Amino acid sequence: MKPRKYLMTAVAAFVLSACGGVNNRIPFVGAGESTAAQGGLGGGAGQAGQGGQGETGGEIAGPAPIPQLAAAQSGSLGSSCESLASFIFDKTKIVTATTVSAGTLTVAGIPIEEHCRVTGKMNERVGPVDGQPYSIQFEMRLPKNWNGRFLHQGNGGIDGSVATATGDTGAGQTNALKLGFAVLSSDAGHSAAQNPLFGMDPQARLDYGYAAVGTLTPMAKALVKLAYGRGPDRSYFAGGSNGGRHTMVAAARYAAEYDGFLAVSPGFNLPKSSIAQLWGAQQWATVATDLADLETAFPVAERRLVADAILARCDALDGLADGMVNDYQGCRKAFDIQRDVPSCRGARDGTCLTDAQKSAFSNVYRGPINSAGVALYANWPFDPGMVASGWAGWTFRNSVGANRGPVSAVIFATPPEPAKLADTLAYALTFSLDVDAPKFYATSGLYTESAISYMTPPNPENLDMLRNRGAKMIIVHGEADGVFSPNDTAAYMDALGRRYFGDESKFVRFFRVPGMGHVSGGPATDQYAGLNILIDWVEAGRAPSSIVAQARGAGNPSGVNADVPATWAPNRSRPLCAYPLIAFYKGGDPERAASFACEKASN
Ligand SMILES: [Ca+2]
Repeated sequence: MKPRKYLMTAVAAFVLSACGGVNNRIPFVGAGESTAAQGGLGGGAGQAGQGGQGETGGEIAGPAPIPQLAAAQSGSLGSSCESLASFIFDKTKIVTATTVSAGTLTVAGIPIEEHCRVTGKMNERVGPVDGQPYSIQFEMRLPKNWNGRFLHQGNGGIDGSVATATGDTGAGQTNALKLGFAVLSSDAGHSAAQNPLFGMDPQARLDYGYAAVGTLTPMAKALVKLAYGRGPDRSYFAGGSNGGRHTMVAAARYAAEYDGFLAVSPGFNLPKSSIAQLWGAQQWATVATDLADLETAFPVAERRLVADAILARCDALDGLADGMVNDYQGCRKAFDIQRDVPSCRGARDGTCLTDAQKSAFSNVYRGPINSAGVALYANWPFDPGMVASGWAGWTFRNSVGANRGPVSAVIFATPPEPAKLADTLAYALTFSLDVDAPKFYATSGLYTESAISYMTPPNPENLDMLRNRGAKMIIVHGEADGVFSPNDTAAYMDALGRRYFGDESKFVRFFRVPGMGHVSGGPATDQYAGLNILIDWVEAGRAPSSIVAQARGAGNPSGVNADVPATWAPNRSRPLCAYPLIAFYKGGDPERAASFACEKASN
């Protein structure tokens, strides 16, 4: 009987719409929800979450009630910064502990207050395969005036560098260090000089995938305790791209240690997306006029042609022709490249596409499918953000470049194939979905975990630990991401939905960003206070039904996004809606978020 009660309370809107209810545009806003505004804590509608009906309080017929976590309390650095050099922890060597005076460090032009920077390394060892010295290098930045919280910063790319521990989580946002978090950053267990050959070392693979996080976390919390006299009240994990992957892997593996997760444009299926990138390069290569520059397959003039055709079919589906396609589902049905883009009768001249170009485009947007008919990754939404240079960089250059897609030969394939790095373009163009892709799923006596195992969340649909302890996760993903498909993230959410019957909206919410490229950029509103909104959910029970995001047009104080069209208000705002809802225009100023409402898509 539990599921019935469950469905009739928490997810009535979904059930009604799925059953063809009387109104298929039911706002998914329940008691205890807030429309989170730029500026964060308490900046939303402000309804109290606790004790509301069916959102964060009230009777829940799930497997266990979801507890409400208490808010963190502030503190201050008790001991001198330099004394932290004597910190002792298992397999840990502190290298430096140095006071950083106020204003020495700035992020996006904003000065950071006085803090203590501690650097060190864990698990120093020599790799048994390659004889290389390995360790997990890290830095922690501990603000003098502490907000009681700890943030584990997940870094991007293939790691190998200790990025400055500012806790940046996206474009133009207030960073965690500025907010008073103690922030940890690491190289995930290998150095930049070891990229990408660290993939020869079995333990370095695991550290990059997940194990470094597990090793670092208790050390970081112990260092916080020594610095402030108590451990963190609340602990968070955040990052974009591969850092978003770290975040989602941590949500599955280490939810006992963290209260909040913010995953931006997450590569949580990174080996699978690499398959899509390598195979995609092959599709573009069939129509490139210069294999040394795959962008010749689909240069910006032709991408603009397609983007305009997408806009013609899809822009107004959300009620307003504003250069943004909010209704990504409707657009998959409404747009047909064969019908909607002129076919070239002669040579390509920027006003048409050849049949071969259209085929390449359709193949890429469908996603890779092997000879047995098995889809190896997700498909992609049609979004005009494909015009952006960032999209082109991921699609045409990183897919064949030495530091991105082809490094899969060493860090994902079992056994690793370092010889393939000699010609990364050749590797990409000869990569076989039938022969090479399975190597990412393979193990051996030496490499006992497959890339799929160490890189992706185990049992991804199982977030029981996160749920049951009151932790929350916010995921943000752009529609025009050139490397990780937001439809893959949507599939993850759908899998959660099948396990939790809608209850997942109480602990995980996903926000799609029309037009946004990878992590940021694109013709989009890509600036939002993600971390503040997450804190508000975790510690005050205010679940965000939408997030107000702003464009970073001309004059934006924390950096200008050159992809923002000149026809937009430079500070255009939009609600990012909790999946599966999308933003519909309801009337009023077309440049303002308040003119939109989050509703179920009509398709
Ligand atoms: Ca629109």
